[in-house]
Amino acid sequence: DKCRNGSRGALVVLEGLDRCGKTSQSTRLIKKLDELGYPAELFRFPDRNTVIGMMISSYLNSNSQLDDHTVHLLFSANRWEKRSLMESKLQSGITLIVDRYAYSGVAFSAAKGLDIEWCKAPDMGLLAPDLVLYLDISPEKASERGGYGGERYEQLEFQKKVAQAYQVLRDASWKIIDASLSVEDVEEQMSGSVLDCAKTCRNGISLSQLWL
Ligand code: FDM
Repeated sequence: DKCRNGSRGALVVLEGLDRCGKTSQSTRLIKKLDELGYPAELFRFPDRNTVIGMMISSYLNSNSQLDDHTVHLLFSANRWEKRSLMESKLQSGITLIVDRYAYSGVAFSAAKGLDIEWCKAPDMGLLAPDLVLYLDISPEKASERGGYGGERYEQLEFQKKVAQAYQVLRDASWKIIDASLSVEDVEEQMSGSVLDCAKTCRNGISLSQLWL
């Protein structure tokens, strides 16, 4: 067993606008970590497989209407319902690559005009990531990539507001990735810090909670 007593996996979060490439990069990171002896699993939010996730999915597909505050709280609840599973995976030595997390929750709701502090409150006490990677791409460039899939938020004007909200949210600890480059070059920018992070967590460092 590669996981010594006290060691744990790393919680790595990928954030960015729609079509920034998070999903393909998540898959590549998992593969790379596995190859190098760091067991890794993918989580993504919203997790559309739960009852709450199905409500969110129906809202995103415009099959249902929900008040902005209501859907914000559903997104947060959808993270809370995965918290204990995430914690036990991390404690058992598995690194988690998470495609969107609480920062998406705040950025997308703040882009609609909701108060940032109000948006942050329901996620207080979720596991804090060990590393946040922000896949930086201009809203214009993202919108040109293979077209948006037609979900509720996939519109250029809205994505511009989301980008502004992410600017307000991000702090010096985030690693900013130039996501306008090729898939290989983007991975190259990310993999070093992800591996360092997995290594540090394996050497024993305790989990903390949002919003620290
Ligand atoms: N989104 C995602 C939110 O508005 N709040 C959240 O808390 C999360 C996790 O849902 F447009 C938005 C971001 C995106 C949409 O995400 C669905 P995916 O990555 O396309 O499944």
